[in-house]
Amino acid sequence: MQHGIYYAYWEREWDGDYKRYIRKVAGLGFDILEIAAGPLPDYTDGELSDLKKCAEENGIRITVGYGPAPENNIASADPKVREHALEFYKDLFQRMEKINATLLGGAIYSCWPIDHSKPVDKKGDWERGIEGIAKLARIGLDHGIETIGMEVLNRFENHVLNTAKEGAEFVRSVRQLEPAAANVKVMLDTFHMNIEEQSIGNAIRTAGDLLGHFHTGECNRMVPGQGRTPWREIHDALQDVGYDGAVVMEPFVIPGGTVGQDIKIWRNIVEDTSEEALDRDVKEALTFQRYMLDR
Ligand SMILES: [Mn+2]
Repeated sequence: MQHGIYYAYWEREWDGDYKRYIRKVAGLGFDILEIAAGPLPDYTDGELSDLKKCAEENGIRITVGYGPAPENNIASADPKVREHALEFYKDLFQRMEKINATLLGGAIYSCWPIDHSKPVDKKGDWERGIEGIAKLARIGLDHGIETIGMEVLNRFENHVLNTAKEGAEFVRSVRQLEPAAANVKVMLDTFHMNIEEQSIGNAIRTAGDLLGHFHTGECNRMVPGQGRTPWREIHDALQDVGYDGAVVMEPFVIPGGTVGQDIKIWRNIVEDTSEEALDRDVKEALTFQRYMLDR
């Protein structure tokens, strides 16, 4: 298992100095830094090459997360938006290849956060999502993308995939349409599972060998170990399905900015929000996560 963290733990905007975070998480003992896809289209080739070099020098693997903007919704009812989304991902995959990143995860089948003040067309979004992801799988193969993780999200953030059962069904449908789409996988997150699943262990077993990426965090998005998530149950289920991939913690504890708004953080979740305290908390969480999930 490789253990990682999403950079946005320390940020109030969906952007950051990724080289600084590579050095930081390497110092804290992580194997992976997960970055946001959003800023990558603005990177020059020189900047991408610097980022790749920095990751190599620090022994850090980069994975990429994305909450797709509405204009990059691969399942949009508007064919022009669907086309635009495919172009966006094609460019993104080229950029990921340049930084040796082979994993993209998130609501790639849709957009995030969804505007739920408008009526939802789950069936249409589901069907168009399958078609779009089948196309995306092929484009990914051209750029060495080994995992496109379909992140199963809670009902308040998206409506397409809310349970591991739906995630597995969606991925099987994509692979039926595009047999080469072995890179399309289920992605689970303990925060979302806590809201939607009857049993977190059974949810992981339902994803089974389709599981390709895993996010961790407590019920209120604190770092692993500071809440009441059933880590032993998660360990046993990950063992049962033979999962040996990336486990990326995704804590959010500070309010403010677009991150605080999108994640709905309205208070200091931890008492001490200084960078020093945030670093200390994740360092402990990493020790905890390795202890609970490795083996
Ligand atoms: Mn997540």
